[in-house]
Amino acid sequence: MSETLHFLSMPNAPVDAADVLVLPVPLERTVSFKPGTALAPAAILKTTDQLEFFEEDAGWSPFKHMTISVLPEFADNPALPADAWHDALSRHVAALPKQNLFTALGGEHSLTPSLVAGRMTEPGTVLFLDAHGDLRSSYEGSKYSHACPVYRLLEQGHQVVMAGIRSVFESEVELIDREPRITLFMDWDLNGQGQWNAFLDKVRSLNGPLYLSIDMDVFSPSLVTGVGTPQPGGFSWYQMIETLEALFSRPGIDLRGVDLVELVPEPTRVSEMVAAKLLQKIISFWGKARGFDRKPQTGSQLQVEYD
Ligand SMILES: [Mn+2]
Repeated sequence: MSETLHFLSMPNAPVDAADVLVLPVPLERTVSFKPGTALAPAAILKTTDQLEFFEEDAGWSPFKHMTISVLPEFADNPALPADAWHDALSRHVAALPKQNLFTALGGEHSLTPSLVAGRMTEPGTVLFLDAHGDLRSSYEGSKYSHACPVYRLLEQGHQVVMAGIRSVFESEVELIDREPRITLFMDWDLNGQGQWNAFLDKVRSLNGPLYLSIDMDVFSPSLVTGVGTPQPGGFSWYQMIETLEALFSRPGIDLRGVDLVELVPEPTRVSEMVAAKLLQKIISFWGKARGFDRKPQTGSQLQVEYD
């Protein structure tokens, strides 16, 4: 039995009453370079103890107005073949209440299509922030590899807006060129070629059902060293904040889910802190976009005794 995890030391609200759900998914089956992502969900949540309740960018304390529940982890089951395990994950998240912000902490990136399948059954858009193309149809014999999630998302009928990409395979480039459902912002185009504002305009324009997938390797490895497959280049912290502000600039945003994946805890704990704070920002910005700041103060923070 795994330990009970919490966000910022707050008690876990009943699942049906929670405004925010956090699902730990410590999946690690197909990692090809640096191992350790199975340890990430617990490491990130323990690091949330170091956050303040006040969120300085949106200027409020989200959990005065919102409740949160960290769900029991959805553990890997090595006895199950990959397709059966991923189907079980999809059914698990599909059965969760829908009127909330659903977030998941990985674990490797192969879990994203299974989460999307459970939360976004109609065609929608996935904003996919990653250093890598992740577009292989299969990798090392598995279509459930961390190298394949975008291919799976296209199979499910979604559009994919990719950004931060700085490592692709030749056949991935060919697929991107001929696939109209992919919008691609290469990292160099964003950071060196003046496409940053065009990217933010694209993010602001996203409408309808949305899903946000953040591979922690989208960040510069000078900020986040703890990832399975690091790449030079990448997002700064403030570029990520700008991206989130653009995404949540639409009031009432129909965001079906968010995942933070591929983190590998490391001794400095900086990478975990970046992930913990990123999760807090996403929760805060979503809450403001959905008008929770105008709701009564009956949130999870009020159940914490602190001085
Ligand atoms: Mn990835």
